[in-house]
Amino acid sequence: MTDAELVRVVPSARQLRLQKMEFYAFVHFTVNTFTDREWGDGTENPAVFNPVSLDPDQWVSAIKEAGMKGLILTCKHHDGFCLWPSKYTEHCVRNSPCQKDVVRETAEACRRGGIRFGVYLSPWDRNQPLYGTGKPYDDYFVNQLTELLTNYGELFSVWFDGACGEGPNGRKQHYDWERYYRVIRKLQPDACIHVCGPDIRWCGNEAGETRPSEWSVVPRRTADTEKIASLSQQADDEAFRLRPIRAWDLDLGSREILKDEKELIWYPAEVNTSIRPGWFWHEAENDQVKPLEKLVSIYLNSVGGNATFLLNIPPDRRGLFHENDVRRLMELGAYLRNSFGNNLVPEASGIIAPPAEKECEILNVVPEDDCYYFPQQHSGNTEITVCWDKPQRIHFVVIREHLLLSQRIEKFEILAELEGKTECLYRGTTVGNKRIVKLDGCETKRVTLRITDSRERPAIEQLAVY
Ligand code: FUL
Repeated sequence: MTDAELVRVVPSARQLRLQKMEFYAFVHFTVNTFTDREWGDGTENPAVFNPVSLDPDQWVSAIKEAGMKGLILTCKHHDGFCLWPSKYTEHCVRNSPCQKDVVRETAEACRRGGIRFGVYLSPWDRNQPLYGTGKPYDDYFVNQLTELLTNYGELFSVWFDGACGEGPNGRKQHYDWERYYRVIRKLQPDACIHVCGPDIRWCGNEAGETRPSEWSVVPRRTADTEKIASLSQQADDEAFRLRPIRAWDLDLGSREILKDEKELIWYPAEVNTSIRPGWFWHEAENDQVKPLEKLVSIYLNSVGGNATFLLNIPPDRRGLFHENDVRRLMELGAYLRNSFGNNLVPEASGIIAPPAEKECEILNVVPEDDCYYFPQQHSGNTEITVCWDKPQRIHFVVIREHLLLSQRIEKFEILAELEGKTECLYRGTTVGNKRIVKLDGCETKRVTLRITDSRERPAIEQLAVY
């Protein structure tokens, strides 16, 4: 693959919209919250689900305080219990003391709060007797999916987990993924399908770890890794005769890795982790909410490392986020507002950069003031320099690429003038949707972004300094 071919791969409108959300919440809630388990076995009595003070508005307000733009609810986890009154099973809220449609209450709270709503629906179902029977279970699953896709307004996400264990009859199901995708595309064309799906890629771990170089342009077969794992297909699969790809491989998209691939896709990474050790609420973990420094570091490396960040906060038995989790979300929001509230670039006395080019228009991209697309004939360094009359104390440099022109930057440097001398403060690799470079608060009148390697000419959507 040549560089020209690599930069031809660009996001769909739904992927672009999701990537721009950057940070959104996961909410794990089901019978497990009341039985103190992480995976229910499907034999739970719906009577245990009794959140007496259920208040999704409280969730939404804490989520917004932290700066998150959406919420994905576990409408059905592996235990099969449905948080909505499904027509297709008795194993649901209708037979619990709760008597509320938790999916509806959550969707409405999101709408009131102005954030987007999405659903997690586990294909693995440890309660449903049809599980493992092939088409009859797929029909059941599609019926439930259809209820969620049609009754709760616009969804931004359908999150499919790869877990595939035994059902109540000891059988495993071969999921008909392509059929599920067709239903989603038809009923919610703007929703991204995550993990076991074609739109958003699992980063490969649940601990919040990130790659130093995250690429959104990867081999097409990367999109099958989670599905193949869930179907436990054997080595005769065509994908396996080639170099195997695993979600946790360190390098998914360098030129070297892509050079012999036949087909590429835009498949951006999502980092998912929980604010606590478990995905569900456990009394014993009330004191184990991740420290602010840990959450900040995951945020800077994920959102600031070309991935989206999906942070789980589990409601407790009252149906509320616990005080400790809420406090941490507030602290995180305050940190982010303090850090990124005041961009110093608009106050600069000068910006030395090549002008945004006509080509942006050809690609239907309106060049904005801070969009820099380096012209073809441009000679010399690919640099943008920002100058101020007075020294500024700088803590972060934020770079964004114009994703409609793909992901191009391979290597860059941040330079600053310190006591009359230009020094390199940072050397980085990929940028993509966003790269956040953390600096140590040095004082300078001049900051330069220098791009030292890129696939074709770089296209910068924004350069910000905080
Ligand atoms: C995993 C599940 O098994 C966990 O319970 C959790 O839902 C996590 C997000 O995905 O595969």
